[in-house]
Amino acid sequence: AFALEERTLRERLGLDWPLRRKADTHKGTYGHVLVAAGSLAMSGAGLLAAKAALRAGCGLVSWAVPQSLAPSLAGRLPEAMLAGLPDEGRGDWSAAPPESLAALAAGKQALVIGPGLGRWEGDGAWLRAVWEATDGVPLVLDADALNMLAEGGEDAFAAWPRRRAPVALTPHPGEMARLCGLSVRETQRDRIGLARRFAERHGVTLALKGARTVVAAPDGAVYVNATGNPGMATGGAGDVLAGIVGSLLAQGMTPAQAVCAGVYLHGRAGDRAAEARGSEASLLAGDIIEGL
Ligand code: NPW
Ligand code: AMP
Ligand code: MG
Repeated sequence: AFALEERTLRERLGLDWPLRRKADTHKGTYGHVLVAAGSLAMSGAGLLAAKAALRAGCGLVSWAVPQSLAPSLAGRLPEAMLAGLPDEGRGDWSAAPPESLAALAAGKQALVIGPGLGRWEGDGAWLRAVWEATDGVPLVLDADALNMLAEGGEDAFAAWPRRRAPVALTPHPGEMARLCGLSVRETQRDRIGLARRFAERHGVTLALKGARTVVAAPDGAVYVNATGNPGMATGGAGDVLAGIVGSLLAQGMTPAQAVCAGVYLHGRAGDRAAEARGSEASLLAGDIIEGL
């Protein structure tokens, strides 16, 4: 496994690091991300993911939410565009047609699904319909979207059609345990081996999160991150990472580049934020965004 440090980002992953903007560019140069995240009880997860995507440098963010939440969220993140999906007044995603989400995703450079999405009857089939209808759009699945994948078991996921555009998954150990049908303890026993096998088998780029996040690419390459601190064990920290990875994908990075750079930056931002605050314990997920 490679240590995830600046030299690795530059030399092994071929990134021009630190990331810079070129003078003769415009917002269209940096990609448009669609963030499908947040529901009545967890609108903050969507807000964090959408804001983190903007701070990570993409040109535009659209944020899809259940339509009855849109009035209360309007203006909370003025830089993002809001799109309301049908929700029969419930503030959840259970009535949102997959084809409506796919229509919003068309022409975007990345789609992030999952933070604060919640669960509902038939959500596994919903996610698969979105997966197939957004075949050409780079995809980040996190949080509840991972739990939907897990529902059918790993073998069922293995039978899903391969997409044209890449897929990145960002499970924490609890989500990884559900995806693999293991206990959390078992997922922690051989994090590198487990992440590598999953990425190779399913053709996805995977970040197995936690202290020393492991990133595995479908070609078998594995990276171990050393940035970040236990202050990041706080609600919403993972939602921030999902937004960052989507943003970097939309800016044209390969999935291995986007997940590695995203995990590394997320940790660095968390370290800066803890230092600025003078405390790890007091760190909030929103502080990680400010640390970017
Ligand atoms: P235990 O039992 O605590 O030790 P869930 P969630 C385990 C949204 N959020 N190492 C953990 O283990 C998310 O986006 C909304 C080891 C437990 O079994 C999701 O949509 C927020 N184990 C939704 O909430 C802010 C670890 O995983 C399980 C581990 C549910 O997501 C909060 C818990 O995970 C949140 O982001 C580790 N490092 N990390 C908002 N403001 O709107 C986790 N586990 O059941 O998937 O719950 O992660 O809170
Ligand atoms: P989630 O559980 O989805 O909110 O994700 C938590 C995020 O915070 C992941 O990116 C983790 O890698 C990071 N994180 C949590 N605990 C630690 C820790 N002890 N050290 C470093 N990073 C952590
Ligand atoms: Mg999470």
